[in-house]
Amino acid sequence: MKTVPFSFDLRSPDFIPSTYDNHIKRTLSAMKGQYLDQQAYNQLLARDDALLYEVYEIKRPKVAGELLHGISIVHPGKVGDEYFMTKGHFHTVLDTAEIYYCQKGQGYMVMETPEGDWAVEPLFPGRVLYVLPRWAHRSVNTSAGEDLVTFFVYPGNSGHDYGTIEAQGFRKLVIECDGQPAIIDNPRWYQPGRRYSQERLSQPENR
Ligand code: PAN
Ligand code: ZN
Repeated sequence: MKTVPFSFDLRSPDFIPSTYDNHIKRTLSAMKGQYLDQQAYNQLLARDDALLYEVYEIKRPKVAGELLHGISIVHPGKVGDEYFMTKGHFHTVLDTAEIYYCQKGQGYMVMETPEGDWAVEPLFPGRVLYVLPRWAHRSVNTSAGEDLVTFFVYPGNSGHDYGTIEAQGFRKLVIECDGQPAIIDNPRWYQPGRRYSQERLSQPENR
């Protein structure tokens, strides 16, 4: 790990950092249960475990005071009508924030709190997004045929809680509807203590 101030370049080639310590690749099989159209998911997976997104990380100690940062690249594509997206997570230390800076592509950051508040903010080149402490976040690439590239930075002690989202999903989904991105309720979103009707479990809303 570096012990003197360091810098790196982001813009070339293909927005891959000129130096990085870790390259994470997430494929379709890592997203089991996350896409609304399970049949489309299974059909796609049977053909190819496609690469959905990649993360290039600069390694720093995972302690308060350090800043973890790198590049996230979500490739273009859809599972059924739902765009390629990241798994999404809460930070384990819930009171830690994150900054995203969009470098390329078009998309959305889907966010929500443990209490069920939600927000869906557009991402486009030049846009800085501040993800507040306590808000889970997932990036979605709605570009036609283009990567969604974001630079991210968050506190070293944040940690990642993937389990909560894996279990209950996000409250909102971004799908293509009549050729345009649309935000819909996730019919499978689960919140403890909420009342569910059978209709809600089987019918996507607003479609
Ligand atoms: C980002 C994300 C990155 C990949 O670095 O980790 O975009 O998304 P998932 O972690 O949800 O797979 C971040 O938000 N870190 O905290
Ligand atoms: Zn995060």
